[in-house]
Amino acid sequence: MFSKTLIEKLKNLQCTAALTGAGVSAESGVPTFRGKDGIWKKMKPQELASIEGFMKNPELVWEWYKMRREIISNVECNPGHKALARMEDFIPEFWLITQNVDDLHNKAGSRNVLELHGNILRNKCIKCQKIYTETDFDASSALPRCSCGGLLRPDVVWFGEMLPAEILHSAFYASKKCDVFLSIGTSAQVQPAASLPVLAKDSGAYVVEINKERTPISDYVDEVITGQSGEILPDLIKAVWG
Ligand code: BV8
Ligand code: ZN
Repeated sequence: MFSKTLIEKLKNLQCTAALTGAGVSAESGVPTFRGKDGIWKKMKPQELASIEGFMKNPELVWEWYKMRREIISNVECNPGHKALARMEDFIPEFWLITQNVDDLHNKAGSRNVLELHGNILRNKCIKCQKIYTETDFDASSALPRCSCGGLLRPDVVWFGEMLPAEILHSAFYASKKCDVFLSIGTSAQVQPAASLPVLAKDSGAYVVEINKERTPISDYVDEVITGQSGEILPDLIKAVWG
């Protein structure tokens, strides 16, 4: 299933970067965005995952995020998340760049995680930017507010919003520097995340896509491994490190 090149490079080279998307959490029971059962099917991202959508109907957006938090609070990380956490033990420099906001890589024990799109368990005041975690936040009210009176919102990056500059800078740095880049469980449609595997390839990395289906970058990468990331990733650990 894995090329000799990939096995040799992972075993002997210094730096690997992995970009993960909703597909990595699908086997935990977290719905993806664009697949047949994708959550964007029923509603438009622009309506819910955008500042305009939030300002127009904050109750609806809060209802959506509370529903997603409910799902996430009842799921476990899967063997794919755990394999990525293990990979960090074997590889001298390992970067986990995730588009996912579900906190499952942190739960699986990954240490060097770049959350490009924020984290759904954190909240932020739209007025004073104060951060609230799950515990110091009154989930019962339909419109949670900050001590300053400002509206709270989930601390995730919405469409049309800049990604956290520091985190994005590190993601570009890792993509340029790495010897191997793994694009896992992402439809490679959302920018600027989708430009990272391209940047890695243009910078000389060996780029591998792990996905159930083909994506816009499948013809561009060095190796496509088709299947479930929750099965492929543990097999990859065995194939490389026994
Ligand atoms: C920005 C957080 C600019 C919130 C998300 C027109 C108008 C406005 C903007 C744009 C535009 N055109 C382009 C843009 C830019 C826009 C964009 O890329 N739009 C796309 C959709 C056309 N990007 C932005 O707006 C970004 N910001 O550009 O700012 C700017 C510049 C200057 C100044 C100011 C601003 C912000 C993007 C971040 C949006 N936030 N989420 C939330 O989650 O609620 S996006 C959302 O999509 C999630 O983060 C998700 O992670 C991300 C990507 O989706 P995927 O993870 O890939 O998931 P998907 O369901 O698509 O695919 C799953 C894949 O897994 C599939 O391929 C499937 O086959 C596979 N799979 C399934 N199961 C498995 C599997 N694979 C393996 N194993 C399995 N078991
Ligand atoms: Zn505030």
